[in-house]
Amino acid sequence: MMAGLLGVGSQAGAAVLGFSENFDSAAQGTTLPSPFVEVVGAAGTGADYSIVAGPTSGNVLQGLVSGSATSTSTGQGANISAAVPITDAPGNGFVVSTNFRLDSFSAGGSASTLNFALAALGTSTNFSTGSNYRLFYTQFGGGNTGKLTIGEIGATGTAVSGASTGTLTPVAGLEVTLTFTGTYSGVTLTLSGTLNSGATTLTVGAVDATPLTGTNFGYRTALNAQLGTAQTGPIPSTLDVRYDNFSVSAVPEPASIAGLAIGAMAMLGRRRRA
Ligand SMILES: [Ca+2]
Repeated sequence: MMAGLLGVGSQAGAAVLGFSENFDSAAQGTTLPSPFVEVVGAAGTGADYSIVAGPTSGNVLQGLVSGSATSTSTGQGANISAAVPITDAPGNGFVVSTNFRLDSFSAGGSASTLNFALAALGTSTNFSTGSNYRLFYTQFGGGNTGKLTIGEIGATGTAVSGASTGTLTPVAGLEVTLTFTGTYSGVTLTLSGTLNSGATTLTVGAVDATPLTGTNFGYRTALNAQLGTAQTGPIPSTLDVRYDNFSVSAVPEPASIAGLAIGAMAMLGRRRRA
């Protein structure tokens, strides 16, 4: 709630580094709390973000997409974006993170892909247009199933990463924390993505010497036809995911990072001894 208030600072409908939203104060229903903007990026029989009760306590953001992907030329299917402009992130770095639960999914055969992503530095609140970076997990039916990747969308593509070396097989009920970090060295932006399920950690990184400068951060949830895969007809698919505890914060100072590392090592030590 405090972060929501901070978001109504100097620019209406925008926020600054230090923004967070746990959706607990938002009314349940299809309206997202300001300054989130929801955009349905392509047609689907159901493509919507809404506030629903969480499995334990508090509210969460439900991303629901269902439809039939048909195109092999563009891969375009049903998708939705939920974005918040963070006006001071470009050039300063960021850490965007969220809790994520894969509630249920149904991929319509090997030619469809389902994915969700944390988006950063987007030029539009619709992450299907303009340019943005996306931290993807996962693409059902594709070669990157269960992997983490970074993409630069709608631009030069110089920051597209390889896939994480590890794999975490998507199953209904999977709960993870996703973290997408951008740090600058001069003008060069280094991106790193982490997925942590508690038992498994996936990491991936990319570097861009000509970084994007958009201000939009948020979620994108999509189903697509898999590029280059022959299809005989529409492919029905559904994806139901729950997000919580979205935050976009400043990159910690080196002293703080050292403190975090010491804390993490202490935690590991405790786990090892347990
Ligand atoms: Ca919540």
